[in-house]
Amino acid sequence: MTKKHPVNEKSKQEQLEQFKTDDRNQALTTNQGLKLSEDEFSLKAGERGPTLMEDFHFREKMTHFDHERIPERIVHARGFAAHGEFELYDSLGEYTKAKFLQNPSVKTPVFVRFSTVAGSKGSAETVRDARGFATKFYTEEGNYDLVGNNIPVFFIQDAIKFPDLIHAVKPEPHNEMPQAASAHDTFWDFVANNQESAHMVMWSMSDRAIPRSLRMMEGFGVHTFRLVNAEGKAHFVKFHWKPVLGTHSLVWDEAQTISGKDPDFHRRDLWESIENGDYPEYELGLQIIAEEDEFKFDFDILDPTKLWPEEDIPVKLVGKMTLNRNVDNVFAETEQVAFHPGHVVPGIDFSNDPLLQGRLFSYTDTQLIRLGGPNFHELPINRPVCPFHNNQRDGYGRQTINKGPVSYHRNSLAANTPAPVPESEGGYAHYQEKVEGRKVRSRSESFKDHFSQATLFWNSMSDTEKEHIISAFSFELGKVKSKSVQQQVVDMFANVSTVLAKQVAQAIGATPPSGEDAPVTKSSPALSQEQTIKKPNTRKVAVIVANDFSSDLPQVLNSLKQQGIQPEIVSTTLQNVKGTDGSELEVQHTFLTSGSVLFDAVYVVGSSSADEKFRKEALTFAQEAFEHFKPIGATDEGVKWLKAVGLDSSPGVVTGETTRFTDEFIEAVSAHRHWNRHVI
Ligand code: HDE
Repeated sequence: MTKKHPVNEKSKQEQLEQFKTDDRNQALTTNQGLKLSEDEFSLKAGERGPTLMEDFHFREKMTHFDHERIPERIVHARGFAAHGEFELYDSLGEYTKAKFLQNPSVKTPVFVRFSTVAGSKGSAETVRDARGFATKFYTEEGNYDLVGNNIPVFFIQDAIKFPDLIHAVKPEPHNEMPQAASAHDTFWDFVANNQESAHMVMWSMSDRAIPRSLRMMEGFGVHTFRLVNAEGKAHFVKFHWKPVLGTHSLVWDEAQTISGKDPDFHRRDLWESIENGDYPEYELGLQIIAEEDEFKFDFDILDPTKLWPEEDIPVKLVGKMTLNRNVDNVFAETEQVAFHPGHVVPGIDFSNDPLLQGRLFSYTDTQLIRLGGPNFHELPINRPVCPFHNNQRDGYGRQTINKGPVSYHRNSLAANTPAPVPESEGGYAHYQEKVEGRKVRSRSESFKDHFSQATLFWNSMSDTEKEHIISAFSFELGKVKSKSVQQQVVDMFANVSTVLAKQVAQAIGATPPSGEDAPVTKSSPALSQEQTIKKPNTRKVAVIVANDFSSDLPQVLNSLKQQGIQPEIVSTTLQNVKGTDGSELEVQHTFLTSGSVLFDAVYVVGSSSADEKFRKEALTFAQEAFEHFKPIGATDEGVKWLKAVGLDSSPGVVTGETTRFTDEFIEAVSAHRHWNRHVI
């Protein structure tokens, strides 16, 4: 591309603008620009006669349609994305020469795609799985991709095992079941026979694997990378994204119900938040280790099954990313975006993590089949905002029109251009790490401790989080048919905690381990979601209202809105509901179209004119929300209804009997879940 684009926060948007088309109010044409007079009837020999071969319009339309689908991603097929911008807090010149990390006044455009890993493109979104968190920074030095997950470690230590892992977790090949789930024999057989997976399995059995929202999950670069400054000095680094709204999860029963009620739950939430102007924000965090400290830890910093405990190596928050624009077209942008951990800029380099090294091959390779050739970098969403020139030519779908006869280096006919640029002028030069060794296929001794950090994770969980992990294991292994695999997994996780293994064994009828856990010597509070930021902002409340609601209601709703809470009215039909004072409220959902699982809290208002059916529906909402530990509010008739079924006096249930109803309900919503509630 020869056109030079100004590099500012609008540059990517402006670039994309050139490719957009609005078909409204236009004449219908073929792809050759021929105006069409008819589009509903194929060309026939007589009204009841055969269709003619000559019908180029029919053939063009049908051929295009027949080729509309492209292969879905082999992993991370189900994804959703948004545009945004990244702003730096202070220069990171001390650590890196990357230009987009120097100047806090520069806004770098970004495109972020979130995904599940195992499910196919049409699968439900609230399944138990890791989430992809891939960010493309369109910098003035070229695209930088941070292709991470919402879990800081991975199942395997060497990329050569990735096909095995994915074969094991994907639906079993003989019957293509189950979709988007790890609760089946082959996955757990892989786990038991590849014990390096222990740490990540603990995370994927925890609440982290069922996020409440894509806006409320952390992101991790997982591998150790290098930052290199202008003097050539390098530091090891791990990348983090910290959501400004905190890290929050669903409960498993809720997640399963949502899969049926709204399989698009996460994308809808992201889309609507951006449309409403509640822009998702994440702070970029760095953990940094000096090169000379590489061997100072009780784990190998190159091992991707290990995290760096935040209490030992603090996360320095260096900037903020805001997602502020939805895509115009999911296929053109979200589907065609091509990430690659090897898309780096000067100042960012790799470590020898063998998982990362393998990824550096896989991502280009996969785009060749998925996007049909080597020119995927020319697709609008993938184009850098800076110019790019080289001697690559031709291939499927080539769009650039390279001028002149010269397409080779070295040459004299074009004065030996395009020419490499010295490092001092921005040319990328790999960090000159000294490497020596024998050619071997083996694993370093320092990668062989598979359980210490899995135990650290377990020891860092709250009691509620531990209960959830036990029931996740019990659910998943309860679906496994092989008794041998079940037992192998119980035996394996006895190395993490005998408390965990015993309870799971009990639930699935396996033989429990003997022995007790060693006393806890270390935990990492940062790993528990109990410690996370809790805010009322963007929490959705189902407000269950019938005709003849009391005149106080609009004021309560306003107070909730002032705190950033989103009350949505649920009733029997979509007719407006009327208050005793004649005021009206628009109904957004009916009992038929929604369910308590689609909300963060329930507020039962009711009214004396509501019938028995209404009361029952309202109580179904309240009961289910109660079992999911959600905040519940009740005023007016709603208080009587809750009292009648004994739901009124539990933690997180606030009734209109208190004079501070609104404040107390806001407090309950801000607490998110009330785990100290007694649920049978
Ligand atoms: Fe990926 N991964 N991966 N992965 N990965 C892909 O690339 C691969 C790994 C991650 O929204 C594929 O374009 C190998 C770790 C995300 O488009 C493929 C290994 C992490 C996405 C691929 C890993 C990730 C992918 C499939 C083991 C977290 C979705 C489609 C060495 C740090 C990006 C594609 C998007 C996608 C290969 C392991 C994150 C096949 C070989 C670890 C977020 O190239």
